[in-house]
Amino acid sequence: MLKLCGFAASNYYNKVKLALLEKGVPFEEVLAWVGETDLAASPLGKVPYAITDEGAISESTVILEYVEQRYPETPLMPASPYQAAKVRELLRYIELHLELVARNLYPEAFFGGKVSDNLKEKIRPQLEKNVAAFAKLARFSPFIAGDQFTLADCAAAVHLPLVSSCSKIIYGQDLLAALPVKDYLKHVGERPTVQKVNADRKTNTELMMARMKK
Ligand SMILES: N[C@@H](CCC(=O)N[C@@H](CS)C(=O)NCC(=O)O)C(=O)O
Repeated sequence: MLKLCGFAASNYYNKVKLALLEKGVPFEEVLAWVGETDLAASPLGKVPYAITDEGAISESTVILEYVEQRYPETPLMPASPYQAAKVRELLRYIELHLELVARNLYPEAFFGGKVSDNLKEKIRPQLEKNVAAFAKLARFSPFIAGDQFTLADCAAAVHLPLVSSCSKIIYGQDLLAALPVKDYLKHVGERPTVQKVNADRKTNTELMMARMKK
């Protein structure tokens, strides 16, 4: 059985977990905190990574694409090559241009650390520019890429809440506020799969915070 390794407080981990739940693929969760990962499976020590019958895979989006190809039932990608590319485009924007940029702020926003004023000033215009670009691509009708729940929703459902809340904490302003993100999250939050991911995330985040205090 496919093993998903990492921890449920990680949004990258949850993106893959959500896809597996949505597709109804049987999988086993293997707890691996940062610093306790299998470096042969994930050479950068990052989570998630997956262990398949044929070997390991790292990088969340690569795992997503593998899962989609390996388990084609309940597709989370459109059949049309163009529409599939549009889903991948959204995935890339969410991960590279929103999450990865906002991530610079997470040490202060979520982990009790400090981020320099210099860095905050540098990140804000980048995020504003990237959010405006994302807004041109995201459909919210009702899903992020249109009328079907896709892999891009697996990313949006886990990454957008963090981008929103970290900008609110650091800048006193939710930089996603002009987009219908709240309604979107409410809508996808009605799915039992998203509820399961969020409930597990909450429990695991408490565990992670307790470990960090030790
Ligand atoms: N590009 C990677 C990013 C994964 C990532 O950064 N995961 C975090 C946990 S949320 C991590 O492992 N951080 C530890 C590190 O970067 O050393 C992916 O998409 O899988």
